[in-house]
Amino acid sequence: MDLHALPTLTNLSNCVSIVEQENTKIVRVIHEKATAGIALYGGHVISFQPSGKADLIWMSDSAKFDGTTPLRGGIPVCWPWFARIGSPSHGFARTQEWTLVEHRESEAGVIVTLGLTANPETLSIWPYQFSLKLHVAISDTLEVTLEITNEDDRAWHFSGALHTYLNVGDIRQTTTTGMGNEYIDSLQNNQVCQGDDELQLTDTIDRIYTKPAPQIHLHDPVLKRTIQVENTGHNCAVLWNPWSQGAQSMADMNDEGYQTMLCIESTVHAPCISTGITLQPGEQYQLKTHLSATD
Ligand code: TA6
Repeated sequence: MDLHALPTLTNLSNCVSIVEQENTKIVRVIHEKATAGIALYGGHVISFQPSGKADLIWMSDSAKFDGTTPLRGGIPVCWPWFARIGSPSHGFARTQEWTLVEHRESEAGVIVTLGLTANPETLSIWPYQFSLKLHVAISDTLEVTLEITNEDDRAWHFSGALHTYLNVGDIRQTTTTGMGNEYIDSLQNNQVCQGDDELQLTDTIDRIYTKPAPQIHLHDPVLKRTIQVENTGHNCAVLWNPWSQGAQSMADMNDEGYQTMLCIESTVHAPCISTGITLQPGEQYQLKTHLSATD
């Protein structure tokens, strides 16, 4: 997506403005270190492009910016659960309108913070008070931190993910290292399997890796770079590519869209919500992902 081409609604500073794509307001950051976009709908990073480099983030050409459909691509915030252990799938945070809390800039980069708190719609799905902050630090690298606070007077449980879609030149030529050797295979009835740490994909994949290395690398000979993913606060890392059949079944992904994306997700995995992480009243938790690229 060409963030520069979107109509500006408000200029907030020299490098931060609010722009619009269809029904979606986007915080656009244009800094000498990088350009980035964060949609208020979903608190969703949709682009991070270090200056002079290709975007690290993949966004579907047919993503729906209608303000009601989860955005296909970017970094969906899956919370208060990951996957289908509750309804809606991947929780409600990705379909809520977040607010811009603050933006700070310096020569080093820009930090944008979005917020989301309980409202009648979230309470009808999940009856707890909470506060989420999404801190997006944009510089030569991108750091996204989901800060989760229990604002209720009783404990609650959660799982979740920063469901990052990475942009690759050609999935068939891309190699991943650091996912580890053990995974739960969502395509084989959640069977626990052992496999190679180094992966080059030739088909659909949907795996929850239970012992990922601190740094995961994505070697991309076509875009001539290696993306490094460093997650914190997670207990697993998910690897997903729907391949051609999956792409064809999705209205918001072009048939060939799978060829240029790979999801590597910073994930708090739990088989059901009650076995997720417990937060006592007033307690806070952080789930993070940090993305960087080297030539
Ligand atoms: O993280 C992998 C996954 O849970 C897959 O099973 C796949 O369905 C994907 O997320 C996308 O989910 P979505 O609800 O965005 O279509």
